[in-house]
Amino acid sequence: MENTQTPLSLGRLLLTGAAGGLGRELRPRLRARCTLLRLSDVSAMDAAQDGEEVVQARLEDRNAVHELLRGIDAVVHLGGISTEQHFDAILQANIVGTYNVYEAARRHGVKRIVFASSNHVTGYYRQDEVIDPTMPVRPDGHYGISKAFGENLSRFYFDRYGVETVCLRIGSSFAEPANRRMLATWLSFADLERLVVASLTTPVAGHSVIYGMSDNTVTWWDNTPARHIGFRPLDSSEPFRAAKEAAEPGIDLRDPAAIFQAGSFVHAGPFED
Ligand code: NAI
Ligand code: 15L
Repeated sequence: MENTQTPLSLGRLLLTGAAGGLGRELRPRLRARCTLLRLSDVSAMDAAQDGEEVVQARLEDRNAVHELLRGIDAVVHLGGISTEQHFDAILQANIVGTYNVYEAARRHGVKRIVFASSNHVTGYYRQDEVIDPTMPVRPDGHYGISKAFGENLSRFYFDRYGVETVCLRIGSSFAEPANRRMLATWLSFADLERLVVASLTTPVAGHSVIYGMSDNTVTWWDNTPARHIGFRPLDSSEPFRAAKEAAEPGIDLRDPAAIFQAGSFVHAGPFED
């Protein structure tokens, strides 16, 4: 669907996780709106174009992250492990790494961060209930716990230091829904862009939490408490429904992956030493 947002200057923006799936989608979309787009990841990225800087760094390297935030107005923090993994890996990338980003933001006076949280913060709610961002978290694994840590960390940095954050509990952001569950959780790339831009530009963000989903007909999430962000999704998973339902004709309602919003994440692990 066509992007109807007006061009805006987002100033000097840092995008972490720039080599990842969503980072690569957002890079050209954000570059067009920035004075400077600084891109960072532990993995290699495409060479810098006009208006870009590319810096390879590990999020758990505190000094490197401190330098990453120098001269930056706002951060879109996508970097980290994006699936369920051994706790030690998640501890470094998602917990220590996100702490480093916030501490560097405080020291450099960065005003706003858009934090890629995840629906897995509330994965143990059921698929037959609709929840909103004010309800207690129910993480479905190490990964969801690390994102809940990021949400709490960002609340502390707002309450104590005034660093604003919009936590995006992203559902499933892919080119199209991969399965039946994603008919409820899908966030198109164009709606992801709308969500990130709204989060960066809403005049008063404070500390906010919002689910990242398109205007799907079936939904488990009610974003009413986050209406102040001004996010209006324009896409929907509905055109994919017939194909996804045909591919998965039966649902085993004894399978926890069909009962809980987490889907197959409930089957990941345990990860033992
Ligand atoms: P991705 O796994 O494709 O990208 C994450 C990037 O972070 C990778 O390029 C990776 O190299 C980088 N990274 C990992 N550990 C790092 C470290 N220690 N230091 C520096 N960089 C590191 O994930 P994707 O799909 O692009 O997601 C982006 C963010 O959005 C992630 O934080 C993910 O948890 C979150 N998210 C994504 C969803 C989706 O549907 N794609 C759903 C919910 C949340
Ligand atoms: C996530 O948090 C993951 O990063 C992504 O890869 C998807 O699995 C998504 O959740 C989902 O729940 O579909």
